[in-house]
Amino acid sequence: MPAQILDGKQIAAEVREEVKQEVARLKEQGITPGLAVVLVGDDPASQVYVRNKHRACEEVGIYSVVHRLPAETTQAQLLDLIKQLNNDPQIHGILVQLPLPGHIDEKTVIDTITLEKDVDGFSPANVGNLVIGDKCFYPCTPHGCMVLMDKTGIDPKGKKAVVVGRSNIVGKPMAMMLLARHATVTICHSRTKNLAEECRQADILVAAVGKPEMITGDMIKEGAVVIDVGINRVGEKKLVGDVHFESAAQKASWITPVPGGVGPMTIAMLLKNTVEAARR
Ligand code: NAP
Ligand code: LUD
Repeated sequence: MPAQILDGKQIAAEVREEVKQEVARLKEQGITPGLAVVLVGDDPASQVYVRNKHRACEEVGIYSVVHRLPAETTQAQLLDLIKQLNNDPQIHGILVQLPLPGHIDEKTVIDTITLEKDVDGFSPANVGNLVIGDKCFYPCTPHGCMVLMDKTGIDPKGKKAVVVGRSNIVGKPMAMMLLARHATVTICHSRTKNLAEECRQADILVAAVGKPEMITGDMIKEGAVVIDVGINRVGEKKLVGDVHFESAAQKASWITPVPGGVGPMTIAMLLKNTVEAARR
């Protein structure tokens, strides 16, 4: 039987509606949540994502400022801006869109964002808190994947979860969040031997690789939940995930589409984190 769709577009809209109500409550207490997004350079995909983030903020009543800096911006200039935002009482969340131009060190930039405003959840202290199960900001993309499952009634407890990809922004935090929810977790990467065999063990398969349609139906267990984080541009306009949708949907019980799956959830979770930062 073909899979049911994990509808990120629809569920993200529900989350944004919840956030809108939380923002209204905070405003009654005299607090307007504020987010600053910093975009350096003119990467076309980043421009789309940043525009969507700004629009989503406005829609729910979050005060949003986008700082668009030229690609030649020096690291020192960028760090100065972040320090200024760290001290700005109207700003509760700071996000520096990645990737940054090659002459800027991402780690130094992330380390400069104050922990209280790190709504991306990328800073070492935040990641540490995530790993030990302390209060933290959940990184938006894996958090979005978890909420997609929660709102659909999929409980990771006791299930075998396989995460393909071990990046700091998706794969690793995804694995930690599944572990916290009592899944048995395997993390695969470019040196994994027999990836197909690992994937076929998964009750929950999360693909965060960045390789168009690499995960095919023959790598999926009958009835598995398939979450496709990948966003790959092929040809002029077409967007595909890391999963070959048609073949995978023949095996899976649930599957996320691309677009309209994890992407909109990432933005919805950013709004949630910004409100949480303002509340704290
Ligand atoms: P990344 O930093 O490039 O990491 C890719 C990971 O995949 C690495 O761990 C790499 O292994 C692994 N990998 C590469 N080739 C592989 C192979 N042939 N077999 C097994 N593993 C392989 O990417 P990322 O930032 O995590 O992003 C992954 C994808 O998700 C991209 O398409 C990106 O655009 C998308 N994305 C989407 C959202 C969203 O909101 N929907 C958010 C973030 C990212 P090694 O560690 O061994 O190199
Ligand atoms: N950097 C992110 N870089 C890239 N897709 C996103 C993303 C929305 N600091 C920092 O926002 O969380 C981040 N924090 N990221 N990403 C990727 C990653 C970052 C990716 C896709 C979308 C955010 C999104 O809305 C739409 C969809 O999948 O339906 C499609 C939009 C399109 O490209 O047409």
